[in-house]
Amino acid sequence: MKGNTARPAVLPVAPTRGRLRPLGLDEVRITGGFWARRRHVNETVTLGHCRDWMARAGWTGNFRAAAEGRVPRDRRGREFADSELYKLLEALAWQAGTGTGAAPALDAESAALTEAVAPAQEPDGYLNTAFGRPGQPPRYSDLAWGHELYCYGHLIQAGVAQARSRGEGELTKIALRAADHVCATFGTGGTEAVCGHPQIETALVELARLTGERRYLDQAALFVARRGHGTLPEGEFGRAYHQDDLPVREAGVLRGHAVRALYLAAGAVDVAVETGDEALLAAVVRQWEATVARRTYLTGGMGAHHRDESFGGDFVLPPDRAYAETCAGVASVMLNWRLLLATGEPRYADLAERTLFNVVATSPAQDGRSFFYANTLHRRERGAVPAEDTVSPRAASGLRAPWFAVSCCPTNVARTLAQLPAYLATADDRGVQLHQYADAEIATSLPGGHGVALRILTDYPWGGDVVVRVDRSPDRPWTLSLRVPDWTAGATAWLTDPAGGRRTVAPGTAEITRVFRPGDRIRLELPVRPRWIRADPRVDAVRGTVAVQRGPLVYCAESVDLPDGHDVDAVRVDPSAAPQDGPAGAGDSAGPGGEPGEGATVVVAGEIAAPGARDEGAWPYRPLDDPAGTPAADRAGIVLVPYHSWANRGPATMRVWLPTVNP
Ligand code: FUB
Ligand code: ZN
Repeated sequence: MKGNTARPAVLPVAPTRGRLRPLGLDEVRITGGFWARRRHVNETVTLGHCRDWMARAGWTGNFRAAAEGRVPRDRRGREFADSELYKLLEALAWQAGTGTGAAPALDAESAALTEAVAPAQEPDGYLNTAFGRPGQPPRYSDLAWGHELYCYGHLIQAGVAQARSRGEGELTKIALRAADHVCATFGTGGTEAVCGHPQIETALVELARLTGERRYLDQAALFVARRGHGTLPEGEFGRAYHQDDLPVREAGVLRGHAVRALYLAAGAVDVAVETGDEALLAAVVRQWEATVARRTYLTGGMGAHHRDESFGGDFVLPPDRAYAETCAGVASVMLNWRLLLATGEPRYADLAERTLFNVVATSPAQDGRSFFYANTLHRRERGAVPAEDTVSPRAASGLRAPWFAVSCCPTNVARTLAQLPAYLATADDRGVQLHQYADAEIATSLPGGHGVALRILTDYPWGGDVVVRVDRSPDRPWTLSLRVPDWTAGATAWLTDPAGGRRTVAPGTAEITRVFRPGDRIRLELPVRPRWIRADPRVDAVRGTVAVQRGPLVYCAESVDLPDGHDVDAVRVDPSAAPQDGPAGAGDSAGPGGEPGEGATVVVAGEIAAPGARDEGAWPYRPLDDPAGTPAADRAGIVLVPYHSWANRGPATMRVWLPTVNP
């Protein structure tokens, strides 16, 4: 380990250079509100839920079966099932590293799972339960689909998490042996290949950062450079599916399988930052810009095709076929965080915020026991509640499912929520930057070892007031920077300094530089109110519709809020009337431990087609000048709920983009 004396800072991502310095889980604590609730459910329910399902599905037992020579007969699950254990191990480590009282229990869980994994590692470091043993396909015989390097990636990230969070232990040692095996097998002079699923790139860079060993970074750089040269078979989805169609530094937009594309981009940023490769960083920035401008849903969701879980073409963003896989949301947050650290630009924190609130927070049910895999923006049919003891196909269910045959999303949500406090704030030579708003405590040091302690008080995202109280500060000037979110554009945000000076601030970054004193308060007032949103007309699938956003939250109509028997497709809204705040009471407030303001609804003017007003058997197309067939409708106030909260009240239809009256 680097330095090998003190435990490293508890950092999920620890670049050695870049515009901003991340703060560790030991420096930032989320103390209440939206994310505290979700992190509590994650710690107390979801982690155990994932552990139990993996035991029950046989995925935990695969390791012992491999060690005891009982594979392939006794092996269960898909070829990448090993990775789910590793992601859970990573989640346990970060969660334990956040100063929770549950840390000893989480450590015990981690030790038990590590004990399950360890016997399957072979003397040369190879570790995978699906390949290489008698009766199984040989090692690395199916790099396109076998996921062996992908699984190592998650194993290595778990090992890094343990070292940073709990101190180097058995899991870290297993990860190091695996990483050494990867370098020996795929390094210069070895097999010149890449994995069909990027992921190992970020992991190897993080291991290099942890250990100070350059060879892990070199290996990651090799994997990034090798991709795009057609070393993988073309397959039914084409080379773009694996991002093997174009070298990373030549591509103009993210394409192919969304999770693969985003993990690769994140790995490329890591490599670029550590090697000082400005051209590579610029290539990823260019791809990010094109993808955000043309291939991203209002929710931040990415991926428009079910067939191959991939990005669609430009502006192909059908709401009712949105795939927007939860893992793509997680991967987008990872990419945005790395770009933010590298450049300091708030646009990356803007997209991370949108994605966290509207994709990552949407996946788990309020009780933390079921998950969306795909995050559609329009559900036409009320789904059935999957039975508690069944494994669901990945995206088929209309409602959240407890577990999937491909269960990548639950563990990805778990590890993201576990490390979430680290995404709130950073520091640099000038001071501290706040990127995401939550009730929180921050304690860090500025250059020269000057301690700074801040308390953030807010009911964000339900309200827009963010108060920063200075609890400790050096006796010299420094700069507090606050992100003014992109969603405030066209409205007015205010910043009040400790002396009472109040000024408007524009989207981007607002700064106050002064000698702060303990007790000083800085107040950011963000205009959280519901607003109509329209899409670029090139997003053809949502022409003639509007959506509602309130602060960072996207809203939706859900059939459970309509008069009995109506579905959301009966709703048309009137955007000439401004949307209004509605009562709390739907969505989140139904859950345990609701915070004040949780579950704020929005009411919009519109009409609902009367039941039976539509001729269900009629030809659905008519001349525009023929009014016959326009269903009778009743004027109504229509209640909208936060999108992330939908499907928590039983089977329902739902839509985000709502047709307007008189289109
Ligand atoms: O291939 C492993 C994971 O399964 C991917 O990241 C997800 O998209 C799902 O296909
Ligand atoms: Zn997934």
